[in-house]
Amino acid sequence: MALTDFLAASDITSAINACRANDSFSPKKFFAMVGLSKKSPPEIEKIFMILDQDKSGYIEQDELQLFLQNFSKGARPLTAAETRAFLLAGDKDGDGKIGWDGRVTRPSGRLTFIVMSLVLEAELSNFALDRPPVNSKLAILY
Ligand SMILES: [Ca+2]
Repeated sequence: MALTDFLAASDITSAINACRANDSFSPKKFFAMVGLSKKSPPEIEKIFMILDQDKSGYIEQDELQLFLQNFSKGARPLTAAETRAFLLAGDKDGDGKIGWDGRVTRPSGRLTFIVMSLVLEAELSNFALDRPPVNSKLAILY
């Protein structure tokens, strides 16, 4: 399985091109451009699993650094500053890596899926097994 199974090639190309310059990468912008912001939590979980290349259950710094290459093999690695900012944005519990923990948060009493600038530290609200993704409203809170 590859990210290109989930995303349009043209969106990937645009998103990669938009952050070609060093230090121009913004996770939120990238996720929006590439179409990840619109994905359902189950799809995002699959994407997370692709990004977690060593299947550790977390996206670590080295995996983040090569983040763009998951989308396009020829893409540049993220700079140290970008990698750090990305990690800080996604690492809500401060453990130095980004996890998919499925924690439940219900900020407004309504089912809201909060996925860090996207894939990251998914605080999935009510990603309950007994509920169909009717509630798959995805809020990107960054
Ligand atoms: Ca990993």
